[in-house]
Amino acid sequence: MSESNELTFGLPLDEQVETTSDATLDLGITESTSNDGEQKIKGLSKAEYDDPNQIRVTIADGRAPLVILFGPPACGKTMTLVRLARYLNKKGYIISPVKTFRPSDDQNYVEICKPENFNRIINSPDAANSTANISFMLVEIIKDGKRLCQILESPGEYLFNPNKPSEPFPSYVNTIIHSNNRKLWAIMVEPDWRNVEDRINYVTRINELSTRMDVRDKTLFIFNKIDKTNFTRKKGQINIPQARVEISNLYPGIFETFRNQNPISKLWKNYLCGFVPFQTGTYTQTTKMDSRGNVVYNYQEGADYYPQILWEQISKSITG
Ligand SMILES: Nc1nc2c(ncn2[C@@H]2O[C@H](COP(=O)(O)OP(=O)(O)OP(=O)(O)O)[C@@H](O)[C@H]2O)c(=O)[nH]1
Ligand SMILES: [Mg+2]
Repeated sequence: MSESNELTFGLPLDEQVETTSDATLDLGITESTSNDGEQKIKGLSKAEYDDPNQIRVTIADGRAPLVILFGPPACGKTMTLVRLARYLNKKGYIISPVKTFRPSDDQNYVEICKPENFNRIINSPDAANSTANISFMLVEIIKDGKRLCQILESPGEYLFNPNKPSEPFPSYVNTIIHSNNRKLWAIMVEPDWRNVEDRINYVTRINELSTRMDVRDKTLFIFNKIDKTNFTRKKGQINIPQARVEISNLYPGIFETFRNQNPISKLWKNYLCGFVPFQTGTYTQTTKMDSRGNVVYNYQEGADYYPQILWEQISKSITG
């Protein structure tokens, strides 16, 4: 880490300027998120795309806690960020993208960071399509002039690609792991996700990550897409213990590495990780097609209950 409070993650870039995407924001008329990892990642230079170890991100504030959204492609990381941002905006927080996160030759990121574009993506009824522009994102959450935390998202295929389950993390992920910021790992899980082999591989990935976490790091499991389950009693009323059991059945051993080993505190706290159910919203198919022939989905945000309990858990973890 440098003497200053600035951390630069990943390897330095060669003098490359070629990018894999154009600089225009095509809100609402973009490809939907690919599940197979074949889609080019928006904003990466060709060198970064060809060799993910070249990907460079910078956390200029090495002190404000980091909340890292961790999960495979299409589990809902970006939409979780969108939903939380909408909720916190209503509650008087300021959420803004951190421009320095990506090198300035990432024109896609430069465009997303412009307040008018960022607000449009967050508040768009086409949010699910618009967020295809977001691959890397760091936002800061500010209240009363104080930066409370930073929330970081990066492409799922670099975190856990089910088609390449044993592939090592690219260097930018390792450097995030090694950063001195206090961290909350927000690990996303969803129901009905692929085959049991893929889910077991994902548990292995989480176990590997947990052995590399700092002792101060916290972990929160986010059970997204809860609307696809039967654990909803009424709007925003979830049978959380049952939902948790479902996740340990679907993803065998997922919580074991977080079992509390302290002989005293384990009497009232079995596990050292949090767990929240979540729904980003409802996605309704429209008759509109985007310029590439993809169906446009209309996004209606889910109940406030979900971002409320998520924010409570995040706040507890970053201040406790
Ligand atoms: N039913 C349901 N679907 C959801 C929910 N949240 C997200 N989705 C669906 O999942 C898709 C992918 O969500 P994203 O937020 O783009 O996923 P991601 O984890 O950021 O994916 P990558 O950036 O590719 O790693 C959305 O377009 C929705 O179709 C939810 O709460 N319920
Ligand atoms: Mg995403």
